[in-house]
Amino acid sequence: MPSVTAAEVRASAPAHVRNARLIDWVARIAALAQPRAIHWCDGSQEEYDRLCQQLVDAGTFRKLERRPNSYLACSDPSDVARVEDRTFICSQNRDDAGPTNNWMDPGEMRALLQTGENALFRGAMRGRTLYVIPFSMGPLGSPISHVGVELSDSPYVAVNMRLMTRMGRAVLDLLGTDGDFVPCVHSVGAPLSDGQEDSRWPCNADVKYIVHYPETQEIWSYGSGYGGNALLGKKCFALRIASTMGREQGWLAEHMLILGVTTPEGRKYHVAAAFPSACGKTNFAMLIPPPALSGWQVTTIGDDIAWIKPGADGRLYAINPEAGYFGVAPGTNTATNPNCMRSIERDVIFTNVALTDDGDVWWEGMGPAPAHLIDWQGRDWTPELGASTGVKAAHPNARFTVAATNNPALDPAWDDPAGVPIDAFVFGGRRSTTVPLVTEARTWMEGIYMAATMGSETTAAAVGQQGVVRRDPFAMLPFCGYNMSDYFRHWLDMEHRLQALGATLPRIFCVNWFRKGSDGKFVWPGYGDNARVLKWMIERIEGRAQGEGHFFGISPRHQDLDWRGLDFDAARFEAIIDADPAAWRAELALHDALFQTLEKRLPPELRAVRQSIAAGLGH
Ligand code: SAT
Ligand code: MN
Repeated sequence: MPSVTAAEVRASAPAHVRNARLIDWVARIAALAQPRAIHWCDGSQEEYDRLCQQLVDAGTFRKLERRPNSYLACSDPSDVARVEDRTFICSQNRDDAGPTNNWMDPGEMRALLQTGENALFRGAMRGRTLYVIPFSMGPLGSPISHVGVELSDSPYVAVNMRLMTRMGRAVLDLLGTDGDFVPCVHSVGAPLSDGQEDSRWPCNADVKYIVHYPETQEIWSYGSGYGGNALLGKKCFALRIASTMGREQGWLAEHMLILGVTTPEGRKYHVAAAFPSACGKTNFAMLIPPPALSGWQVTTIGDDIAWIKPGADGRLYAINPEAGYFGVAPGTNTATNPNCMRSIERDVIFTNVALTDDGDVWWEGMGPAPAHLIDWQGRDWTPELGASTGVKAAHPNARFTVAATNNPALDPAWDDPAGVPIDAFVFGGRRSTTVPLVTEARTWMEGIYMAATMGSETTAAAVGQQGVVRRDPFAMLPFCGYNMSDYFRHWLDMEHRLQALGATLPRIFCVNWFRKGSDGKFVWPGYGDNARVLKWMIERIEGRAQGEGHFFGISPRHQDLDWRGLDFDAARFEAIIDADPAAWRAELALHDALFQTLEKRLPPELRAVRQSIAAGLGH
């Protein structure tokens, strides 16, 4: 099958593409990957509709009769989540990637992917169209934003990128003749020979590489078409590469939602909260307080990633670099997250949920199951079958992609180039034991310690064993693009930097919504009732709420929370707020194990905090 020539690539560029480096790079990648055609995305609705129709014709998408302008894609069963063991940080020096990242020498990796005789990208796009996808992470032209360009042979990626980022012509205009961009190359790794029929979800079941070169700020992804493996603006750029930029330039790229909270008196605060994947960030960001607390209002700025820069006043200003949500579907319903259910009534791409007989979608935890479904793998499914075999109709990591503008709780400042000032950081893991519902750090350093040593039970968002506790510092374990100890240092240094500007630092809280009772059930109702915890935090900031100091911070007593409209007695509260000394001795041993791993560059301050916690424990 003939592939495009360099001259054809140049000729294919529309007149408004004026960036010579961009055109040269596209020509170089096309020469390597040998696509059949080039498509320069303009980001228009017309283009989106056309590509979606093309995906319908190819059998990748099914148009949903019951949801306007919405589609269902079901992936290959080998391609359902992020692949952390195939994700690499290729810095020159191994220690700069650190012990928590997979590392390969950049020269060796380039040989494997680009330059070697059997380089994976050589001819990888044969028979496919290469989509040139220009995107801005953050409001167009904001001083906090950065531009990327993804070259992908997946039209699924192109349409998802239009929902997830500011994508298209306006970004090319912004790039002008010499604007800078982060180059992102993506192939599903499934070249087509002449006459070969395509599969509905092309990918490479055996070989996957998600590769970052932090020094040259490049991303190369091979073999997967799914989520964070393929939508390269998200985890690859906005977290792994951006975290290295932030370290160099004095800002933070974090795995955090950003929400606005307005008190009944109309005072507005902003909270940035880090949780690992599939631990309820989208739900927290769209929270609706229970009726008894209805004077409190929560609005969404972002649901997954925050870019945070110090302002001249020493406050930290955050933007959401994304423009859409790639959220977990299972468990989402009108009781747990009504704003989310309203967001996904139309204009959605669903991936790996089940299909109803009348052309709608369904997933576990959405509501009563219909009598018959087609499951995410295209097989017949009934509630009886599900009950007797445990087979899920929707994959546990099934997702929806939708533009932020569909969210009824969207904060008016969500697109403000200046960002919003952060008043509190929240760090939370999924822990069925040990960690209290909420604890306030007494100092910045104590907060950094809590965040650095955070543990969480693993979820379906990444391939691998689920439900095992692992240390997930700052919820950044899979996303920090450099040495985790250097990352701790960067956060610790922020205190002095901001204080020098005369600022009061944001408060730091650590939360756990996920404690279980002896019956194995969650004790805390969570979701909307998390507003009770949020209210306590804001009242702590305002100096109005009480708490009780203990060996690693300050937690509320039963009487310190607002219980209106919820019957939750002191005994049940005790079961989720207590910090059991024996459990904490074991927990400290796990902190020690983490510190051992990170020993080489670990800031000594963290060990000092550990010693004072141990002393408080009488240990
Ligand atoms: O697949 S993604 O990385 O986008 C989702 C997640 O793990 O948070
Ligand atoms: Mn995430």
